[in-house]
Amino acid sequence: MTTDAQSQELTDGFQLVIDALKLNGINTIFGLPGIPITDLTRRAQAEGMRVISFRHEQNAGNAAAIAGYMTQKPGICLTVSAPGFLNGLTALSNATTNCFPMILISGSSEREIVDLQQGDYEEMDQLAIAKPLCKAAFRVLHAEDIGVGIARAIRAAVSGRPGGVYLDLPAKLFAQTMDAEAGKKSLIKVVDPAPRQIPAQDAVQRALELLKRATRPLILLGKGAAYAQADADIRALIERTGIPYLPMSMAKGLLPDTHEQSAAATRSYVLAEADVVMLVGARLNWLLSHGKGKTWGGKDHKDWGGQRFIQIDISPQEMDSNVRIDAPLVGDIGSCVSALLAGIGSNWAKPPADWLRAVAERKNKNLAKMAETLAKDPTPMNFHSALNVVRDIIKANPDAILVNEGANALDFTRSIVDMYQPRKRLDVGTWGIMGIGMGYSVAAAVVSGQPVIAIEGDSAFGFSGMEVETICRYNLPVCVVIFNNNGVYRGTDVNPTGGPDVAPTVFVKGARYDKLMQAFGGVGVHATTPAELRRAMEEAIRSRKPTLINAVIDETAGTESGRITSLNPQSAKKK
Ligand code: FYN
Ligand code: ADP
Repeated sequence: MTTDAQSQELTDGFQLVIDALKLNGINTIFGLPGIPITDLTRRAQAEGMRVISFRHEQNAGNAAAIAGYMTQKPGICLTVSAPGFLNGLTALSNATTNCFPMILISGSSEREIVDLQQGDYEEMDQLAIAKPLCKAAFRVLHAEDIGVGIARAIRAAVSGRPGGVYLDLPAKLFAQTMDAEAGKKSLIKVVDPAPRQIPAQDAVQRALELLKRATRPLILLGKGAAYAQADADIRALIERTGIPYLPMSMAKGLLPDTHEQSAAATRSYVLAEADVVMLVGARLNWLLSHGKGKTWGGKDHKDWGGQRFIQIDISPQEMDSNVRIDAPLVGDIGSCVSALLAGIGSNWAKPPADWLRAVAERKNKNLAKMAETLAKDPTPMNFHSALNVVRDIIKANPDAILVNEGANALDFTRSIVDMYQPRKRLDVGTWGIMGIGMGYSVAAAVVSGQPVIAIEGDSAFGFSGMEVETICRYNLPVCVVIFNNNGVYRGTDVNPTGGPDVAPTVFVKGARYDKLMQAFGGVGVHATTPAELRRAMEEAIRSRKPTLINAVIDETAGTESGRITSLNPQSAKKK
């Protein structure tokens, strides 16, 4: 080939998007094909990328988000324009709220027509709509800018506090051609996309001084700590200081939940009693009662409990967001924890024995109470007896990933099922959102290759249930367990008017979700006892076949809104 002939070789927008992603080590796309990105999905697959097609964009988006959390690389969700984009946007917004790195790439309609509002096919100013709901949003109009667009999206997603990024690719861009060599040169391999952020020495000193003076210290681990993948150092920090720790739900397993320093089983006590609390990748938001009020030993719901806080976070603006942070430690968790370890040295004095004793006493009492409850075998099966099985299965298969959503199904699972390894528990997160179940499950199986167990309330499952077809289509080792109590919270509400409609919280009684799985060639099991549930779960883990277990539980089991009834004003009034 002559030089002239080479220079006439062309590339196009489709190819450049694929090349740019691959150049940056991104090899999986979660999405849903359609105008104008159908060919992008085909060509990505032809180029060796894994393209996982979903039945609804929100689930593809949730998959991308959790893939980002698990891998520290932005998960990619690809959608069509307008409604497809909007469906993906919920997930993008959720990813941003949870600090998960993700890029939503959506095709969009003709700019000239959209901007003059002349009524295009799927007309929508997607960039403007996405902007307030994510960390950053970009649009690429020319093929030669695709490299820059993807590089900027990657950096924005993973650097600093991770989050969701929107990338708008108008239909016309994909077919644009340019010289292949120039196209190749226009691509950017992002160097050091999430630079370490080393904490200042004086900030480290301040934190250590405060910790040293504590008489009732507590360490709180959040999902930021799990995301950081600084597992060994975090464990060393906990063990060398001897300080009791409390994992937020997705930080469970960062150290095994059976660790003797875990104070999870005496949460209320330690939050109210601790005098110095070190937050590691956890925000003082609603999940932590905003750091004040009765939860923290305050007199009323807004009262400061008197704790002094050390907060490790990559985002300086997180400090003082709810209460005063006495020792802000701004930096990436890996660097902060290793700086603390260096300062702690080898002869750090353990916390006072009376504090450790008080925590251990309460914890052991609660563990014993829980063991007693779990030993019961009531008929019909209830949350506890069913979860006793799940608890054993996870113990025997600590590599398995547990996805969990619902209200009671979420709350009971969180406190009953111990986790043993980091980043194995994926749940409703910062928003307490319903609908993450199947998207997270698909991504967890695709990214890790490990078995996935999804513990789902029957209501929560409905939000993403159609993706069981996706699970079957890709033959993923996912075992979905639906705690079926015939409704939202439970299945016993009645329509007070006596009219023909059932109560708003009630579903079809005795629904056979297992048959849904069978429709797509998966294994569907109807389980009414813990023994049946155990057998079915063990078989699912052994066979790695897509499985759905319809676990029928007592329809009277479950409280309204689970552990957060207080946030549901109407229900409080009804009681
Ligand atoms: C915890 N506990 C245990 C154990 N683990 N007891 C025995 N054994 C074990 N292993 C105890 C713990 O000490 C608490 O008791 C109680 O069980 C509950 O613990 P949990 O779940 O850690 O704490 P709590 O109070 O529920 O936490 C608050 C929360 C949490 C807001 C962080 O509820 C949460 O993450 N909620 C998310 C809810 C959500 O998003 N729902 C979606 C709903 S959708 P005490 O110490 O006695 O308090 C619409 O309805
Ligand atoms: P949880 O819900 O488990 O309490 P949050 O999502 O509220 O956790 O908090 C996670 C925090 O972790 C966020 O404030 C985020 O900025 C922070 N974070 C995420 N990744 C890192 C990191 N690598 N280093 C430091 N902080 C991080």
